[in-house]
Amino acid sequence: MANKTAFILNGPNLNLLGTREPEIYGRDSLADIEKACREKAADLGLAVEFRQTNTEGTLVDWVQEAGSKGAGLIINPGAYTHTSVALLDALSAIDIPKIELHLSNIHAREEFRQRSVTAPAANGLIMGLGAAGYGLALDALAALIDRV
Ligand code: CA2
Repeated sequence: MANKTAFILNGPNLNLLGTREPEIYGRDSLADIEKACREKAADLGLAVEFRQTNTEGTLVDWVQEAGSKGAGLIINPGAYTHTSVALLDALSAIDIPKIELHLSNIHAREEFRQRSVTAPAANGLIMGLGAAGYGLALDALAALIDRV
């Protein structure tokens, strides 16, 4: 049987990782993170769909796609975390394990970043651990998928 697929979706400006603000987001590029995720997922026996978009509607479309084709979802919604009811609705509508991930600890940052609109739809959150959070999220997702 084909491997179960973990969707790993990344929102706006995460394509810029590694170019600026390394003190907040680390030095790894998104390509570095994707490579590490592919290696980790292979160890866990998961296939990976790793994507990034700067567009809210595209992220909504991909969440819906994850709900129909994926076994689990890791999402870093970027700044849409703090604003997007559309994304919350899309996440709430899909019936697979979901982990919300942030590179930085949003609770230690500006007030407007401290609220996640999307978090209520997640099984769990990982934040503040930089790029390593993606590997930890894959471990947690694999355990949640196995539980289903
Ligand atoms: O900590 C996270 O992972 C965030 O989701 C990252 C978002 C931010 O809006 C959230 O509040 C927290 C932004 C990512 C932007 O990344 C950049 C990286 C380098 C240069 C500019 C932006």
